[in-house]
Amino acid sequence: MGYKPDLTRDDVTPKALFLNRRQIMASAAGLMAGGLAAPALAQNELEPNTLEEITNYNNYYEFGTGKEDPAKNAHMLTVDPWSIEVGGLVDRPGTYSMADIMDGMTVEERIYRFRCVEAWSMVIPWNGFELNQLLEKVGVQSGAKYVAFETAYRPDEMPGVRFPVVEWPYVEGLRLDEAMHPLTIMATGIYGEPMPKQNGAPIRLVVPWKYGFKSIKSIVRISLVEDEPPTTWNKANAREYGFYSNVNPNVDHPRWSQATERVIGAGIFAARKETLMFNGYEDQVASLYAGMDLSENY
Ligand SMILES: Nc1nc2c(c(=O)[nH]1)N[C@H]1C(S)=C(S)[C@@H](COP(=O)(O)O)O[C@H]1N2
Ligand SMILES: [Mo]
Repeated sequence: MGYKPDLTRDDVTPKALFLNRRQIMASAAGLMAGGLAAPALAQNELEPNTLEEITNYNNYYEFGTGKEDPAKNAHMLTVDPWSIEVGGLVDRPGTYSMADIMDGMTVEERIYRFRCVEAWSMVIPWNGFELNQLLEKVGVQSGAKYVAFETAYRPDEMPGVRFPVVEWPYVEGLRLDEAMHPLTIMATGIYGEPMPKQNGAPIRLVVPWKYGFKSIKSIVRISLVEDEPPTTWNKANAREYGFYSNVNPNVDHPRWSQATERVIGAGIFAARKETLMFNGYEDQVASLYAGMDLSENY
């Protein structure tokens, strides 16, 4: 399947069908109360935020530090053409166009909880493919232990990079087993529409069991490396932001509690939601951290 820039109709669930399926899931959930377990359906029981909410409350500091700045400014970003430079310990390094990247990829809808380290959350219906598919395409060599990612740095298109709020370009990283995990996706759309620019067009990482800042936007470089790569928020403040940054209600941020979260769109009088271990993905990811002290490796 070739990449279509207007990735809307054929490759992903149309919105009407999606909404219809949500109703089906709601009735399936009713049946499940009778004792039938259906863990495969669990993610579909989540009630996604509206596209309006998802695209108007953002963190994308290259376009300003206010939550509404990305929606105002990200239109300046040129996303077509786009390519990713893949290098380091790979068999097939090089410049991959979006068409090269999308060639052969299985694009799916993934409805994930999304938890920012600032203690707010949403539920987002992403469209994307598992990062392990891309890693397989480029051929990971045996010495590789981590994956490093880099966001575009375009002073002409990104008004926020004039300010040294963090070091530019924005960089992130994952351990190789985290990157290979089937929950880790490269997202190219939301609600069946191409990725909105404020959400990291045309392609961004989504790691649903980690704090939102690990999910780096508008990626232009991916490198397979031997050593733990530097990451933007860890460089800015290592005491407050670790490399792992797994969602953990039991390990507070030095300046606030991580036990609960404010649900975006729930209204100002709504109760805060209890934050779940690994953001609700504990069954699927806890084994990655077996034997590790999670308060030390925060
Ligand atoms: N390049 C880049 N990626 C980024 C950020 C950023 O400022 N720049 N912010 C991060 C943070 S803190 C969060 S919470 C999420 C927000 O993603 P969203 O706006 O799509 O909800 O993007 C992450 N990825
Ligand atoms: Mo965040």
